[in-house]
Amino acid sequence: MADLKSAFLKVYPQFKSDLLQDPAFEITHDSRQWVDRMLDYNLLGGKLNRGLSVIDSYQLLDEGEELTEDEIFLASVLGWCIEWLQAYFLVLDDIMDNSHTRRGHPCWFRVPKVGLIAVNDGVLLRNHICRILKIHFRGKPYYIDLLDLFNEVEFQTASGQMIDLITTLEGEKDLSKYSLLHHCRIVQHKTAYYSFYLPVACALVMSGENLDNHIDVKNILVDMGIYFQVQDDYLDCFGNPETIGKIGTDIEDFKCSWLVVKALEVCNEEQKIVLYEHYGKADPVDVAKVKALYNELNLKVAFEEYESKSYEKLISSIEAYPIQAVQAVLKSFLEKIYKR
Ligand code: DMA
Ligand code: MG
Ligand code: MG
Ligand code: MG
Repeated sequence: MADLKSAFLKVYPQFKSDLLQDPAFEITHDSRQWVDRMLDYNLLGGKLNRGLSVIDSYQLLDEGEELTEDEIFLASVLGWCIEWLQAYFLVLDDIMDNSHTRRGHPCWFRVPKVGLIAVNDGVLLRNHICRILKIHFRGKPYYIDLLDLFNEVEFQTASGQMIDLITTLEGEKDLSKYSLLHHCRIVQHKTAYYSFYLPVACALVMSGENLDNHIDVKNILVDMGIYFQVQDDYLDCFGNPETIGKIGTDIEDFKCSWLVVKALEVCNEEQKIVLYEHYGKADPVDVAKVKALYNELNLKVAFEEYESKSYEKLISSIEAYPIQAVQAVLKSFLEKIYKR
């Protein structure tokens, strides 16, 4: 695993240099420096789980056969494309969520002299994906399937982000719209497809599989992604910013977080009034009131229950899956995120 990670990291400078030498336009020294710094700032410093998962999955699908150097390289290209996709979404997400830190540093748009140039950097990151894919996969019979996959997943994610955002607008804020079903629709789209389905789908496409024959795998991965985003919602309020590298903003932002949905489900009328009055306000006094209510409602315990129930459900759907190699891929994913 440490070997795979170092093999994965080793190829990053090559992609960066391909993009920095891009013959499509004449790059000046200043612009090259900008892109260089922007890439390092937004692509490095994370856990690289999504990217590494492509190599992991490809290896497991190959029934543990030793991968050739060429196979490791191609799986790494796809892994980095997912990291690029993630960087693109995070740069824009942090602006829209008015976040402060990411991976322990100020969000990119908060870096002096970056500001809203970060929007265009997001667009550039998105375009880099197509350019990387073109360099390394144009000659492959499955090139078009890869492009289609990245396009579909990007569409799902952007749609999820849109549903996540439109209920938080001033004048639209209405807690009665928030339910487990609404939450599920948001997180399935904004997180599950790109974080869980995409890495395995990339490995399947590289193995010559037709994705239409793997709908059950997709469903299990989407369920896993939903569980992962519930963890993210929980950690936004209860996680240690030093560990998760970011400061939560869900309460201030009036997000349809799992925590507020759960709170609405278990609170009494009096507590509901507190929630309606203080949720979605930037003042730390309001935020503290909401957090105190979450504690009063024992949401930590509710989350732990949700966590073990989801784990059991996921394990049983994985074990019902007929192909051993696929089971191994799914289990290794689940073990990586359980109680993270
Ligand atoms: C993020 O959801 C989803 C995408 C597509 C980036 P989020 O805003 O809860 O993520 P984070 O907590 O990392 O800002
Ligand atoms: Mg966010
Ligand atoms: Mg967000
Ligand atoms: Mg979050």
